[in-house]
Amino acid sequence: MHFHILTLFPQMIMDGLHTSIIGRAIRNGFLSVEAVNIRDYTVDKHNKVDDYPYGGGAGLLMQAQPVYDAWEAVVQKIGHRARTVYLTPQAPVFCQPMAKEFAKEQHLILLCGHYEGIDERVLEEIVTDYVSIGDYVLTGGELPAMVVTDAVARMVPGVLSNDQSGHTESLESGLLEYPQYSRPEEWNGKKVPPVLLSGDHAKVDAWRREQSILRTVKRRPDLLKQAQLTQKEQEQYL
Ligand code: 6GU
Repeated sequence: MHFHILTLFPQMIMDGLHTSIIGRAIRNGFLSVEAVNIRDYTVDKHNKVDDYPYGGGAGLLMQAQPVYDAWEAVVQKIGHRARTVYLTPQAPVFCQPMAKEFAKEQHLILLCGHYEGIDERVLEEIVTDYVSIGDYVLTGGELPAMVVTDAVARMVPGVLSNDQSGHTESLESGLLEYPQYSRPEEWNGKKVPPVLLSGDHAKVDAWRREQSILRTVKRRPDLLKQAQLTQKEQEQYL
């Protein structure tokens, strides 16, 4: 899968996504990440890419022309108008089902805004999906683009090892992950729950299931509406 990220800060994207698991997946050929510098497409003699909003108001807006030309260069190169995601707080909040859906695309274009946003006319021309990463305001779309890229990339076959793939499943069942423990058996006076040392896999599974439910009730009760609980579990925990 190929990610094309349109940004005024390409170095931020390249630094952020060539590390750890995503970096390895890029080196192994499962993914590519290209940061396209919108400023390279300015036609202004001072390389300007922003201007004041008509009607007044605080701050500057990114102008339509350099954004459109940067997008058009990607479309020309790949040969089709790929799905184009604009990262903005004025949008539905990103979630795991969206990550899975975007992972079906061969190419994904991500557009990062800065300043007070982007001239609406170019958004109308090129954007297919508007995505926020949560209800707080950031200084630009680069961190959200990296968040979305990471979440989508890890759904691409080959990016995660078999060991790592399981970590999506608990969230998909609507429950949080259970607590986990590694060596030593006792640390800082705290022992690992004995059931995990028992070797009884059925008991371990039952304990983990219960812990997942209890943790979800305590930390994310909003998730329980969609969680798949048995009749008995509902009576016991809700
Ligand atoms: Cl996608 N962009 C910005 N600038 N701020 C955000 C956001 C996106 N999602 C949450 N806050």
